[in-house]
Amino acid sequence: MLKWILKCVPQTALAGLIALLLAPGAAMANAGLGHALPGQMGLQEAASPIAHELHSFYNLTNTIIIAIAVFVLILLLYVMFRFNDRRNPTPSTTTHHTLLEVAWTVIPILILVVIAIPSFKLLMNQFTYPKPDLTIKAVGNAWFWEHEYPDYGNFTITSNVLTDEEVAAREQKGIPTPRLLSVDNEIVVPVNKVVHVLVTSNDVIHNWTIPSFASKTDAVPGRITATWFLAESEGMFYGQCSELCGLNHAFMPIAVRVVSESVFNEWAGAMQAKDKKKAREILDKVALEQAGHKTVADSSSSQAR
Ligand SMILES: [Cu+2]
Repeated sequence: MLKWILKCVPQTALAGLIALLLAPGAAMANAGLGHALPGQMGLQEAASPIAHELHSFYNLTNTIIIAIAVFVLILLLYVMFRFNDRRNPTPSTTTHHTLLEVAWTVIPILILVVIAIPSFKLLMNQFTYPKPDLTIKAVGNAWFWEHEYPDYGNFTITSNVLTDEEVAAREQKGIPTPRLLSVDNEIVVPVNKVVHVLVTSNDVIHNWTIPSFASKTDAVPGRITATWFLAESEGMFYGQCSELCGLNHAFMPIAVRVVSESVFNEWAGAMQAKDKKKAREILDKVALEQAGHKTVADSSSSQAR
């Protein structure tokens, strides 16, 4: 029987089905906070209330999809097995079955309602902006991002992707630096605070995205779009431009460093005073702490070993 099933069902479809069934578990085992990992399945780990809600919606719809796919597959196999020419030479001539016809109309409607309710709720929560603790203006450029902090004298952070040499140099210092996601100047936000991001563009349409925050909005020239997030834990969170914008689309990542409120104030103070060296030192120190090193000396000794 199993051999027969394997012959009937294309193997790729079966592999896909198994992968889908295993997806939630695999995502739990592999997910890295802040960025995707090689071979990871499922969504990037959630770090904001909206992202958690999005994950449960994803799990709900996936469960329904898999259940329907399995049900239809079993029905098809049953029909092929039970009602083929050999086993059922004289087919029934039944054409209507009222109860069955009502059922296959009403049940799909109910399934769609079950999907629609949390879907609209999520959509509403994504676009109902709580009162902001911090506002950042993100401006897309071909091909880098600029972030302005209007609450702190409008200083600007320009983020350019790091070259492989720069990535290696930072890794040497003990700072985890994922390739093609890391930038020279990350933006910084305080943990557990509502951050509004006003997004626009200087040239073509880009898209400002941080998957772990479930934040994603197009950057449209001449318009301002908005997204919001509340980061639940400290660390570095990465995203990439998600609207095909041209030649270097793949090389304009976004990096958000989430820190404690006191560190944020210290950093914002340094940026406001145009002391970029001090601001960098604060961030490098936090980066090492968040990477699990207690002090800078600790990181250099672990490198020496
Ligand atoms: Cu792009």
